[in-house]
Amino acid sequence: MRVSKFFLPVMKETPAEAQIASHRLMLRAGMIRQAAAGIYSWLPLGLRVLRKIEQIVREEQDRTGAHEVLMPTLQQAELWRLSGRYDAYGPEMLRITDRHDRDMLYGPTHEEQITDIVRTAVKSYKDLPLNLYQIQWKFRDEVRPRFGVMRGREFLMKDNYSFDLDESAARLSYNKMFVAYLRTFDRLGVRAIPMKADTGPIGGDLSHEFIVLAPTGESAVFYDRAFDGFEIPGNDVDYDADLQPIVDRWTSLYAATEDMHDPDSGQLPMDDSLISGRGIEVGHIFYFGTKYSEPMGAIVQGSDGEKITVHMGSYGIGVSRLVGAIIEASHDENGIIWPSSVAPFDVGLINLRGDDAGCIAACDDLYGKLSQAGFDVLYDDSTERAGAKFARMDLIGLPWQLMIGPRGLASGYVELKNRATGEREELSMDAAIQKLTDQKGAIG
Ligand code: 5CA
Repeated sequence: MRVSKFFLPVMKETPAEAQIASHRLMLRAGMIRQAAAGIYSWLPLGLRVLRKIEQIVREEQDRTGAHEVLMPTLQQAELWRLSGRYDAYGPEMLRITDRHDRDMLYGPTHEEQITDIVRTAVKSYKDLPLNLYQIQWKFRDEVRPRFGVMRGREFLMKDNYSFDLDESAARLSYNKMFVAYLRTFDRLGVRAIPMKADTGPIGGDLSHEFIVLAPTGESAVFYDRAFDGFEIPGNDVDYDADLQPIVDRWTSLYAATEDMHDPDSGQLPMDDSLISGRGIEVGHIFYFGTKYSEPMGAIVQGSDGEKITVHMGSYGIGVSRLVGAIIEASHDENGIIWPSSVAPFDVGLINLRGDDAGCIAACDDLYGKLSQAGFDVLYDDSTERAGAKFARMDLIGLPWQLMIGPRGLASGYVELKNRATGEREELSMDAAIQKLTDQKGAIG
């Protein structure tokens, strides 16, 4: 993509309304625009990141054997009256009346909607276990939407729902999601620690939050330093195998959010192995048994013809929140530093002299070769001064920058800069392409 043809409305000034780095940087980098309080439009640069995150989340869900569906954003109040949540949910639920005076709502979550599908489509124990997920917009009329996409009113969530015959089978489904979450956040380039959690309006008694550490996080967290040494389950993880040992290991150490943290519990390590910090909740998983299946009548026939009320869990990942959370965890004073897996482009190619025929020819050539080699390149072909180009590239945070100017060209080299470390190298064009290819291979 050429900068001259891209829609990249970056801002020089720091927007006054933004209190934290990710919100400021997303506005300045032209990733989002506020449409109303807590409601955002996604511009091309931001949308690319959102889609990349979505795709990694999707791949890791598919790997577990979950099936993707897409439910509507608008739901009938009727279903929520069955579960008792229409009244219980309170003012966070956006309620709408259609032209026939029917009560509708913009879904803050989808337990009722999915249970309605399963209670009508699934009749036999043979159809279970079943795990369905979607990536869909939600609406919660938060009292204080803030921090940009981190606490929005409209936000994108991956939510899935597991259906099992009994509690022990449901526990296996829970464990699959637990492991899938460890892998998902790792692939997204963030360290998320599972912590015991409150279940809130979702209900149930088994629940973990996945928390990314960042000084601007909304909740205080406490966890054992030894988490740092824990390995993430690899590509060869077998979701049909017993995952309890992995879950046991990750839940063996102390890790709790503010709500659950009890200094008098006696569980606290006695030495200084406890870290206290702040964190951002990027995922939340729940097991809640028959809380929805019972009142809504999600019942299957067992092997002896008996009626079994299904056991459910639900599992959320804040997809749009993650864009902000990743930035909170990875930026510097010049801008964003994207982990390569979610970067909007792999490489930024900068022509230092956009009006010089030799530089234009060399950049065009390199742009063609990199694209051919499978790189997503943002090519700054503009005639702005070099300083402005450097600042913009640093702001938008692509992992690599390749710079071509008349001086280097005369001696046959280009400059390659690593955005995260700031390291610069002078290389021949071919060597630069080779280095980028090796890096790409290394992260798979
Ligand atoms: N039904 C369950 C799981 S599917 C549920 O709704 N869980 S939740 O309330 O914990 O939300 C799941 C995730 O969505 C959270 O972990 C968080 O990352 C994200 N999220 C929740 N509220 C917001 C919000 N206002 N803005 C952005 N992301 C949010």
